[in-house]
Amino acid sequence: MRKISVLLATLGLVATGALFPMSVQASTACDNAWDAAKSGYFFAYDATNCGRTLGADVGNDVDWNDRTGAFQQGDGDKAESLLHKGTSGLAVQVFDHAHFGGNWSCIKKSEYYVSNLLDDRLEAGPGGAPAANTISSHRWVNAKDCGVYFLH
Ligand SMILES: [Ca+2]
Ligand SMILES: [Ca+2]
Repeated sequence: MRKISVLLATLGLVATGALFPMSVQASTACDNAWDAAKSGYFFAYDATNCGRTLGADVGNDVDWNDRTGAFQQGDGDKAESLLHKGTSGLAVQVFDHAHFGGNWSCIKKSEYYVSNLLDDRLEAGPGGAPAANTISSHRWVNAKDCGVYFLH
């Protein structure tokens, strides 16, 4: 009996997360980031799982590599996770070029965050592009302006 219960306990541990530590940590880290985030802001992070904040913005930023706004020199082409704590109901449209150019996709308010952009694409625009380490501008838009293009 004892051996059986130890075995069952081990199986229980595996089933509750030991096999999937990354996915469990991913949602936990971004859940915590969302709880701690200032209301009204859009966040982008250098790493996956809401790690290492690049910037946080209530407005738009036309160029993540210039010297103004919430995102500045060196923030472009780096984001690997995003967080949306907007309160207006608007979505955030992200582009792979500055000045809202190139390929794009959106994160809607109800998504809360995208913990790993490495498995997403900026599917709208000229040819599409990987979503990770490409974003260089963003703006708030009506979700219907995003059509079917949303990050998950
Ligand atoms: Ca900027
Ligand atoms: Ca990065």
